[in-house]
Amino acid sequence: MSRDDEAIAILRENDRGTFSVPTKGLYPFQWNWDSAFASLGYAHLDPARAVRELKTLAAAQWTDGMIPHIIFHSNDDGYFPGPDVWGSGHAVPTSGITQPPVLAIAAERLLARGALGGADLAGLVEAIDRWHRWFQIARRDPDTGAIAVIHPWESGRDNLPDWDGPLEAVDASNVAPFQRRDLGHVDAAMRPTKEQYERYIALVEFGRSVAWNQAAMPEKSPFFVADPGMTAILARAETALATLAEAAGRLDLAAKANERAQALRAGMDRLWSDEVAAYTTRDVRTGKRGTAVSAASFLGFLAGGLPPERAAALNAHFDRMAEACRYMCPSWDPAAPDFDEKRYWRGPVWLVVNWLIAMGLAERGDAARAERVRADSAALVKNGGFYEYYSPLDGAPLGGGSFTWTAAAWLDFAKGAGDGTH
Ligand code: 9WN
Repeated sequence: MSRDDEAIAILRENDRGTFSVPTKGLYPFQWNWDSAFASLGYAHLDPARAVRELKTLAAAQWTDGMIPHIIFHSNDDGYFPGPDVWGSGHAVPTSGITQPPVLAIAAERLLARGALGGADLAGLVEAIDRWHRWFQIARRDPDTGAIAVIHPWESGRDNLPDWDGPLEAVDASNVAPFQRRDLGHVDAAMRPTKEQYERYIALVEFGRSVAWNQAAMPEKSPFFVADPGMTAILARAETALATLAEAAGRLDLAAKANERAQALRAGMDRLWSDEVAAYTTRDVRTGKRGTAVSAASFLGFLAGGLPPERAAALNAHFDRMAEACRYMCPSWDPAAPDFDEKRYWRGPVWLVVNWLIAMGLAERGDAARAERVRADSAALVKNGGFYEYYSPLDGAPLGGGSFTWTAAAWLDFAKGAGDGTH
């Protein structure tokens, strides 16, 4: 079977009719940014199905504007924490946090392909506009204007070393006993540790204790960390929203989205660390900065409007890592002491992050580095199949298999002009 055929088979296997699951077994529900990427895979099979994916995601929006990170359309005890632990109190149960806002970026691509219009476009514009405004109320770092996360899961890059310091302030001593389910699907050496998990659950318990009052969280959450990944993605998503709103005749919303994009780029600039010479996280509570370059540093290209000296510094890091790693882009600097080639977001390569980085590089006019990221992504899939993530050193496939967003990334980005055979 060609890689194209395999990718299509995976998208079909993980299709639940109106939404997709990231992979059966390990992640049996709808995840927010997975769905946005998935829709771009479905666009190659069935454009109407691609739009349906985004509409189902938008339909889970809370009345406050948040679009949650997991939507529990059905029961499945193969995943922890499930709907009871989150206790969000919604008719279709959801988690109580959000995830990177890739929705508008995906919708913009569907619009460009001629797959989106009319009432579907108008409905998505309304939902995306409300969600993007919610970020400014519930997730804005007041000191920098960047976007902060109240849970590592919100960033989508769960156990990044940047979260270790801020997580130490989270008291997990009263967390009710629980049983992890992920280790029944994947080798423990590739997943977050027990200590990290206890703190993840302590943060869920905190959210429940304030009845998921999102607007109160910037003040009250024991964890609130400004994230260059979230900020850059939202900045680019705002320009995507502007394009969508213009196409829908909502010039009022387009102007506001462009204004917010500009403010987010200014916030991003304040996440520049002179010490690391890159964009890094910033603990809102303590002001402490992230200690090394992460894949999110390179998402600075996606935010746009980079001053030339910032771009030059990022390019230097990119070229240094491209020497050290056979496969770009590692999630954490291979020169950092806590780099771990196999453990989740502490080293491995994720195709969807590469997709966004390559998009930013291409939009900046850096065709050579964009092509390096694309070609490495293609090689990972050609050699290793459709896994959740891969070693940046030898390309070993890691985590869950038959992964929806990796299949989508292959079809819409990585395979390029290739014929898809291996
Ligand atoms: C928690 C589904 C999700 C991705 C995240 C990835 C992982 C979940 C987990 O899987 O997170 O949300 O249980 O590990 O880190 O980016 O959306 O693929």
